[in-house]
Formats: sequence, structure tokens, C-alpha cells
Amino acid sequence: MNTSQLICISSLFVSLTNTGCATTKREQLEAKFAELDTDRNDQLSYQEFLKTRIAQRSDDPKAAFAATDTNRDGQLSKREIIARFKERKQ
Ligand SMILES: [Ca+2]
Ligand SMILES: [Ca+2]
Repeated sequence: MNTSQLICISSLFVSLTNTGCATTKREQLEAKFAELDTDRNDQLSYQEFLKTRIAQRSDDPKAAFAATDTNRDGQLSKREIIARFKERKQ
């Protein structure tokens, strides 16, 4: 994955700020993920996922969550979110 792909993820998955792809840094993505990950287990649960822009924009957040949770463990890792984003872009 290149840097620009990673940079754009945070603008998709965080609704708190609207900094855009050009200015959002990987550190900001990490910070936002940490902010959403309220129980600090380095994964997003469904409740945590509901706070993301992906969920808020989705007609069916449950289906979006299931589609993103590729290893079906009921939690979203950063890697799964990144993979989902890349898939949507293509
Ligand atoms: Ca969590
Ligand atoms: Ca998972």
C-alpha cells in the first residue's frame, strides 16, 4: 500500500474533522482510530464502528460491518478497514 491510499482512509472513516486526503497524515489516522477504539483493544467493535463515517453513510451498517470484517471475528482491525477502503475505491 502506498502512502496516499492510507492517507485517504482517515477522511473516509472519521467524521469528526474534514481535513481531506491531501493533509491527513498516517499519524492522524492512528490517532482517530485510537479515538474510536474506546476500549483500546486495537480493534473496532460494531458499537465503535457505528461512530465511523463508513457506518454513518451506509444504509445498512450491519452489512457494511460484516463485509469489512473479513476474518469474521466480530471486530475490525485497521488492516480490514484499509482493505475495505481499497476495495471500494476500485
Ligand atoms: Ca475496540
Ligand atoms: Ca476482523
